[in-house]
Amino acid sequence: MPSTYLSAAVEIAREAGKILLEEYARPLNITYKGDVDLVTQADRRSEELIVSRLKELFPQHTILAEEGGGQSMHSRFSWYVDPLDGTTNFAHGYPCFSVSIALADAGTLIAGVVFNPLSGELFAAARGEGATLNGKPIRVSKVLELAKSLVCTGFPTHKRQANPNIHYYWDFTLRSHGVRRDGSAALDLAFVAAGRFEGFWEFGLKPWDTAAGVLLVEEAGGRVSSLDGQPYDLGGPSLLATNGLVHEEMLRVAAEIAQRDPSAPFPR
Ligand code: 2AM
Ligand code: CA
Repeated sequence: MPSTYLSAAVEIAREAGKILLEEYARPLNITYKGDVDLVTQADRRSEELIVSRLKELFPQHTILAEEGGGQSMHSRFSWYVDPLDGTTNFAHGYPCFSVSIALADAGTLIAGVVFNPLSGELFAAARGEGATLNGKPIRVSKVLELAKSLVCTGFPTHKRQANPNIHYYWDFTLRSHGVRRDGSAALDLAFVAAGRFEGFWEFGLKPWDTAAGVLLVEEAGGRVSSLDGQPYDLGGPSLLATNGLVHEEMLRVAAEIAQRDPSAPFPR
């Protein structure tokens, strides 16, 4: 039952959120994964908590967690864990970060939760059972055109020069009501599900950044694909998630940008 798994994920996300708030209140102890890809004690403590709870409850399940604390098992079930989505925000004291936990059954997402511990907003979805915000059903927005849309995107913390997104950022800024880049892909997707953004796109995201958010958007009545209109595979090179109504228009704009500007190809 997806809802049984979802209840477990919700409880664990709330516990992890408490750890993040504790850590947010104290001076940082930062180390760097790559050039500017930082990881904090908060990422590690939150991941340890989530992974140990999941192992206790579901010892046979595979767990893919961002900081590498998961386990690989021969199981149809795989958990995707981002213990702190928005680490850069967290490290700068910018109040926009989340915990993201999702479960796939034989490759199909069946449960997902995104929790913002600072606002107390908890977004949850179970396959076939809809999406909720703090227990109340949510739906994507009804806006029909990009010109009237508020959309969102993001940039990776490292190898930004290899990322084509600045070209897309430019065009979508001129053609929409506005583009935000809030720094937590999981929350960005949850905001599409809640009808706050009409669309979200990004390149190079990892499965744990998007798994819960993708299910939220689908269960809230939205549409998810790659930026060239193909089905989105978790961890694929690009993602477009919308209210469904502006999807084709955003795909057309993306295709135009890629065609016009040779330095803005679709990464494959
Ligand atoms: P993080 O905070 O968990 O790293 C920014 O829009 C989004 O990109 C965030 O969800 C952030 O997740 C993610 N992100 C940051 N660096 C990344 C990288 N090197 N590869 C993939 N995703 C990244
Ligand atoms: Ca993270």
